[in-house]
Amino acid sequence: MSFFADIPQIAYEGPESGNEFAYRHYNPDEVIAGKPMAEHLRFAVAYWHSFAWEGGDPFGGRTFERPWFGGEMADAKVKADAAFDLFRILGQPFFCFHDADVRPEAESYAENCARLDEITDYFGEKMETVGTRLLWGTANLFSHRRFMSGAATNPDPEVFAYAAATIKANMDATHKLGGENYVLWGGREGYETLLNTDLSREADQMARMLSLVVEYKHKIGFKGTILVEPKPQEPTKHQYDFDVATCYGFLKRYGLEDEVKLNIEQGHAILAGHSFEHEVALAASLGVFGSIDMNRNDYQSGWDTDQFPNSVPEVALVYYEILKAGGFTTGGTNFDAKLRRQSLDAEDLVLAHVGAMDLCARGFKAALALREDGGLETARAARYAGWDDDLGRAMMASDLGEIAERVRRDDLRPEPRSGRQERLENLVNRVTDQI
Ligand code: XUL
Ligand code: CO
Repeated sequence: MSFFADIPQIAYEGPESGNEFAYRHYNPDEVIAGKPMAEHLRFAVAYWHSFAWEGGDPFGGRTFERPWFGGEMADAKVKADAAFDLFRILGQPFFCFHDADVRPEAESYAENCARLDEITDYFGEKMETVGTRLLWGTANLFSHRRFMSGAATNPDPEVFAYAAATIKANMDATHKLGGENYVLWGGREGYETLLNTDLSREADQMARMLSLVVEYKHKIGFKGTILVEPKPQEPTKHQYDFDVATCYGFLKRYGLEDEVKLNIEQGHAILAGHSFEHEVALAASLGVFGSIDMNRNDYQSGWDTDQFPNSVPEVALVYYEILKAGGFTTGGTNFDAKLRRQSLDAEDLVLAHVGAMDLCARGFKAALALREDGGLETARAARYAGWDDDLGRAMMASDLGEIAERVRRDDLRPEPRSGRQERLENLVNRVTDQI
């Protein structure tokens, strides 16, 4: 009997529907702005939170009871059966996984590879039957104690070697399954104390690892995108991939900015003191926007609580920036989100995703409406219009002396003009309220 027993496949029933087990806004096949909604949003389920996480917190262990919580390969297959059942129920979103989520940890590297091969072959068959695709694969280089002082940035080259070999195995698995991206989140790439840390060596090591990944991608003909996921803290006190700006500086320093893009997570943006839309807009302006992890933090706790999104205005502004950047290419909307530890039931897991997908669809439609309205862009263009005129062009081409001469000659006396923030906020609310 399936873990999800009699939970029906979720269908679109429209905004009037009062059925919990239905989409009210997400209509995957509906064509809007030139393509089906499913292809705009490219939702993905995160294997680690939805199937591997046991409901623990710093004060207590497992709260969930799942039939696959054993340490054998047979359990991994029961877990896969449940996972693909969820994908079917939700209408075949993409999925994402780390090696450690999908197979039990073995004693040796060779055995870990054999297990990863076996389970990903099993995935391959199921992906065909269910019609689910892989958004990205990744290696867990942060949970095992061998990685406590970092993976690429470890002071011990043996750990670097083990991490590199593990990445290779995961890139092979991702490639085999037709994955559309490969992600590197620098879980332990950072430090606890500067007293024992050599910053410049660690930066070189991290860049070396990333270069190896890029080189290998081309060698095996992986057509997907290599993505780095910024995060400022947790688990280490200071994470090297702090935020978009920091990651871009790193990529640029090592000449990797044309090869690597970013997977931006809402909760991580907030931890770094930014808004999600800021991080997305900045990445887009630097040419490194790749994909998103759509999971919010709790605004009081100040930690990475990985909650399912539940605010339409928040997601609308993010999709607005994504649409402005041309939409997703290989990227998508991954729910790197977990249930609260009291949400024990199979229904909770299904409905968390249903709610999040619906909410994102609504936010996406709001973003489209804002694009169609065009008011924000008109206002922005008007605000900078002077830069397209003679004076603006001259500022880009003159030296300081010439500029000073011009100011004197024309007796320039600049008058401040309103930034119109409240009017723009009203515009956003007016347009998005109608969705
Ligand atoms: C951790 C996090 C990771 C990455 C993949 O905060 O977001 O789950 O998304 O390793
Ligand atoms: Co993430």
